Parts: sequence; structure tokens; C-alpha cells
Amino acid sequence: RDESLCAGAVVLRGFALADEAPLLQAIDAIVAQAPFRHLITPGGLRMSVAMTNAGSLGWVSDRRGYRYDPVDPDSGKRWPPLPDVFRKLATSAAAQAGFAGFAPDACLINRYEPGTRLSLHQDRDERDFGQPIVSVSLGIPAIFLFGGDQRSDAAMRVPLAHGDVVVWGGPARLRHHGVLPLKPNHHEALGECRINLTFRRAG
Ligand code: MD5
Ligand code: FE
Repeated sequence: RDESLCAGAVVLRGFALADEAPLLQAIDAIVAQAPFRHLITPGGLRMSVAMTNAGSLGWVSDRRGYRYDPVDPDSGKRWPPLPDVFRKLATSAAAQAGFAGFAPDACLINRYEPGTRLSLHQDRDERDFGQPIVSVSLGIPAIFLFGGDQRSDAAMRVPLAHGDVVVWGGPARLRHHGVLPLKPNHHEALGECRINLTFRRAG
């Protein structure tokens, strides 16, 4: 039932559905402490995806660059801690994909609205690329672009729906990836948006 995209990349369809209500409640509580914001790239562009974080480290971008920071620059306080339901979901998905012992210290929370996209990039700000990244899709569907080692490599299109979890590790960990502009759509629990949780071992 698990779909392998390539060595190291596994789609677990519907894996998060059993935890839907506590996940959505936990996201609301995080966003109340650390609201979604549009970060600025080092090049000065406003990202169309809105972001916030939970965990002992959070991913931030500004004119100085990209980095993980224990403090939310908007509040001056630490990011909200990883809720138990987040940690358990991430470790059980990683274990199912063959990465026993995954212990995330960061969860980047991305919010996409119709028209929002994420251009092709690699995730390379983490300390140990031997650790996987676990991605949880919630809300309206998206088409994920799974590219290659080079940015110019052709990308596979992977539809992702509410509750799907993808584990990216091993040889997939540094592949280029992105999200096509979302089509206008509605989800009964989340309205006109997609939320993606990415669990990382950053530090
Ligand atoms: C998303 N987020 O759907 C994606 C899910 C991000 C980001 O890309 O950086 O916030 S994470 C997808 C991912 C992570 C690491 C490796 C690979 C994909 N990959 O090899 O394709 O909002
Ligand atoms: Fe990424």
C-alpha cells in the first residue's frame, strides 16, 4: 500500500487521517502563539507561502539568509513546542518508511492558498542529511514536484491530498522539489487552504 517514488521516498496515503482532529487543534494552538507570516527571501522577494514553526528550532528567511533559529523573530520568544501528536505522527511515519529513531526538533508549517506555489529548491539548512524529512499534507490538494539532483532535471508530478504523509530520506533527501500553483478548491475542515507540516532534525 505504501507508494515508493524512488529509493528513500515513500508516500503513505492517508496516514495522518486517524489524527486529523488533534492535528488541526494543535495547529490552531501554535498559530495563536506564532501567527503565519510571509518571509522575505535573501534576494528581497516576499514568499507566497505563509509560514510558522513549532519545535526547539524554526526555519526563517530574511535579507541575511536562511537559517534555523530557536526564537521567533516576530515575537522575540521561543517557537511553541512540538505537540505530542506531531512528534508521534512524525516518528511513526518515519519508522514505517524504514527510519527508526527519527527525533524531529523542528516543524515548519506552510500555508498555501489558491495560486500559491513553491519553486524548485533543496532543503539543505539541516545539520545531518542522513536524517529524513517527514511531510504531512492537510486541506486542499496540491501537485508536488519531485525533481532530481540538478535543478534542471525533469520533475515527477505527485498529487498529494488531505492526510497524505511523505517520508524523504536516503538518496531522496537532497532532491530538488516544489509545489505547483494550487487550484482554487475547498476543503471541509480547512476551507480554501493547504497546510503542510515538515518535520526535520535541524540541529
Ligand atoms: C510542502 N515543503 O509541500 C513541502 C513538503 C519546504 C517544502 O518543500 O521546504 O518547506 S517537504 C518536501 C521535501 C523535503 C525534502 C526533500 C524532498 C521533499 N525531496 O527530496 O523531494 O510544503
Ligand atoms: Fe523543501
